[in-house]
Order: sequence, then C-alpha cells, then structure tokens
Amino acid sequence: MEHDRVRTRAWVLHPDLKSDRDRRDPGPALEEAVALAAALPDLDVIGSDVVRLAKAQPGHLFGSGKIEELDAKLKAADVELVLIDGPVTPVQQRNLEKAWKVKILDRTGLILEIFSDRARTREGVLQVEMAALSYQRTRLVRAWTHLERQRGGLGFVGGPGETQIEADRRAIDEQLVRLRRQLDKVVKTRELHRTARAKVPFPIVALVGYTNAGKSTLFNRLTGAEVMAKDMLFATLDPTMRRVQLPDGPEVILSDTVGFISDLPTELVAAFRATLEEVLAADLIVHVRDISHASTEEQAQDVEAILTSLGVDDSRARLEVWNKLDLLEEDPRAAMRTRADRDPDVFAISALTGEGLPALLAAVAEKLQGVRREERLHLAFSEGRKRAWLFEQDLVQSEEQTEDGFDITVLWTARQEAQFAAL
Ligand SMILES: Nc1nc2c(ncn2[C@@H]2O[C@H](COP(=O)(O)OP(=O)(O)OP(=O)(O)O)[C@@H](O)[C@H]2O)c(=O)[nH]1
Ligand SMILES: [Mg+2]
Repeated sequence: MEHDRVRTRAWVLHPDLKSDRDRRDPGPALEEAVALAAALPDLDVIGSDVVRLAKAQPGHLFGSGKIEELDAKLKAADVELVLIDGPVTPVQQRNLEKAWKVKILDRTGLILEIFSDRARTREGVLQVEMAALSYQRTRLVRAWTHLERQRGGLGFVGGPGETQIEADRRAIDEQLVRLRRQLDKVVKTRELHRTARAKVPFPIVALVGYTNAGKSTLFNRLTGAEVMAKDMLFATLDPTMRRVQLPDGPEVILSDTVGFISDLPTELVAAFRATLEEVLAADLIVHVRDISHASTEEQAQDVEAILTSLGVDDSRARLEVWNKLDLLEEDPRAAMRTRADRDPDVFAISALTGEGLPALLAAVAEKLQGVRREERLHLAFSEGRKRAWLFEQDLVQSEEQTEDGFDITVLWTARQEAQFAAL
C-alpha cells in the first residue's frame, strides 16, 4: 500500500475561442496549461484536449455535443478534476460540475493554487491569501442571480439569497482587512531590512521573465547560490538577492524574481505589487527569455505588458537575454547569435552550458557604467559622516581638500544619489 498523499486524476482542457481577439496558438497554450497543472503536487494529468469553440456558451461554456463527448472520455479515464485553461463563470462551473460529476478549476484558480503551494515567506503567504479571497469575492457576486433561482426565491432585492451573499461578502471583507493589517506589519519589518540594504553600495540588477525561462538557473550560475531551479512553472515565488562581483566591473546585487505568465490573475498582480515594485526599482532590468520556446515572442510581449503595468518604462536601463541557446539546432542557433549580435542590448546565451555569459556580464558592467553619472560635490568639514559614506560606498573618483572642506568627484546611480540625499 502507498502511504503518500492521495493523488487526484486530472484532465486539462484549453478552450480555443474563435471570438477571442487575443487568441493564443492552441498547441503551445495547451502544453503550457498541462505544465501548469503539473506544477501542482498531487495531480496526475491523465489527458488533455484543445476544444475549439465559436464562442463561449453562457450556461455550460461548451456546446451540448461537446459536453457529451467529453463526458464519455472523462468517465472512461476516471477523472476527478478538470482544469479549464481560461475564465469560467461560477454558473458555468456549477453546470459543468453537475454534468460531468467532477470538480472544475479555471486558469486563475489553478495559478492561485500553485502560488499558495509555493509561498514560503510570511509576506508571500499573506499576499496569496489576499489574492485568493479577492478572487472568491468576485465569484460570489457573479453567482448571485444564479443562487437566487436555485433557492427558489423571487429574485427581488432583499431576498434570502442576497442576505446570504451579503453575509459571505462581509465575512470576506473583514478577513481581507485582517490580512491587510498583518501584511502591513510584515512590510514594516521588511522596510527595516530594506533600509539596511539601502546602505549597501552596489547597484541592483533584477532578472525578470516568463516562468520557466531560466532566471533561477542563470542566477545560480552567476552567484553560486542554490535557488530552486526546476522544469516547473513558478518554481520561484519570493525574491532572492545575492552579491555578485562582476569581472572588470563593480560588485552588484543580483535579484531573482517570480516568473510572469500570460493572463496573470489581476488579483495576484495586485497582491504582489509591493514586492515586485521593490524588486523592479533596480538600476538595471535583465529580461530573460526562453528563445527555444515555440511561443517565445508572445511570452516576451506578455512580460513587457506586465512590466509596463508595474511602472517600468523605456527610460530604465535594460538588457534582453536569449536563453537556452543550446536547445536549438546548429543552423538556427548560428542565426540566433547573428541576430543577437546586431542589437547591442541583446545577448544569446545558455545558462546551462555557460555560453555567452562573459559577454553578458561585460554588458551588465557597461550598462551600469552608463546609468552612473559623474558629479562634483562640496562637503564642509562638519559633514564627515556623509564623506565617510561616499567612501564606504566606493563612489569617490577623486578628492581635493579646500579651505573649508572637500571637493569630491563621485560616480553614482540615481538611486545612490537619492540615498545620499536622504542621509
Ligand atoms: N537546455 C537548457 N535548459 C535550461 C537553460 N536554462 C534553464 N534551463 C532549464 O529550464 C528549466 C527552468 O529553469 P528555471 O531556472 O527554474 O526557470 P525560472 O525562469 O527561474 O522559472 P520560474 O521560477 O518558474 O519563473 C529548468 O529545468 C532548467 O534546467 C538553458 O540555458 N538550457
Ligand atoms: Mg525561478
């Protein structure tokens, strides 16, 4: 007998909606949905299908013929959970659960489950809980008319259904307020850490990118750290930071972050905003892409859109990394190198074999040089503490003593200048 946790037999469906303007290539989309499902422990993905649809049916999402056909399949495979890779309304969910006698989870629900499984820090746990509750709250509202009918109420305002929904909603709101308070406390503690970190002289370099692009592998390779790098979506959730000495360059702080994905639930973006914004307040953003992936262009666009929504604009120093070069055949690999070479801000690499890393590191050093400006300061003798800080941070290029103090030439980033001003 097995004594490990009960495993759930799951099936993945990707609705391919003809009416969807942002329709994704169904093959890779289904593959990604299966990988998402596999990212949850205790799930066995038995099978998967793309379901072509002219448009979503309000009641059951799929047409009746399709529902019967799938019913037979699901029964034969003894499926208990169906993951639908897209939005499913509460009404559609109920109806499909009844028709197939299975549990239904939609894409947002699945991503929330994964995040909840991965969260390690107190902050991460609280953020995921808040996101899940906010999501539940929207489902309550939309389920309302349906519940009214279920309970046989007349459906006018003030009926028994509304009272129940109102009560549920209030309970969620109260819980959200409690979580928010706890989170604020955690964030305050972290701010203390951040102030400590602000004293660190090094420029900050943030690795961002689509989930599974290879950020943690690159991070590990550059820092010698053992951050979980796995062929698993959302392996990394909480940001990790490490010091790295660039060859022929400054020491920097490298940060690894949670991966992005298309249709990232808005509740999650909202919940993780504070953490992400802090990470993204870096001096240099390095966008890591899996260049061997069939949907690499779409993934890059999704990442760009999320970065923009988080307030990272074109003014920020940026590099793009085309990772997993080793997975390409020889000819496309050579072509990719040539294409990357044409753009001074693009680097083709393999985090696995180490190919292309020296050039990338040199570019990081050079970019950081670019974001640093030279400035002349005059400090009075009484400002010894400030002067000491500049030396501690290794920002001083040259110094001359004058009658009333020091003329100092510094080389610093805007972030370092702001730190100096706050002293
Ligand atoms: N062949 C090859 N595989 C790579 C390379 N870089 C990363 N991988 C693999 O890709 C998978 C994902 O790598 P991770 O480093 O965990 O990706 P990530 O971007 O940190 O993913 P999340 O934390 O989920 O956002 C792992 O199986 C890695 O071994 C590479 O250059 N070549
Ligand atoms: Mg990672």
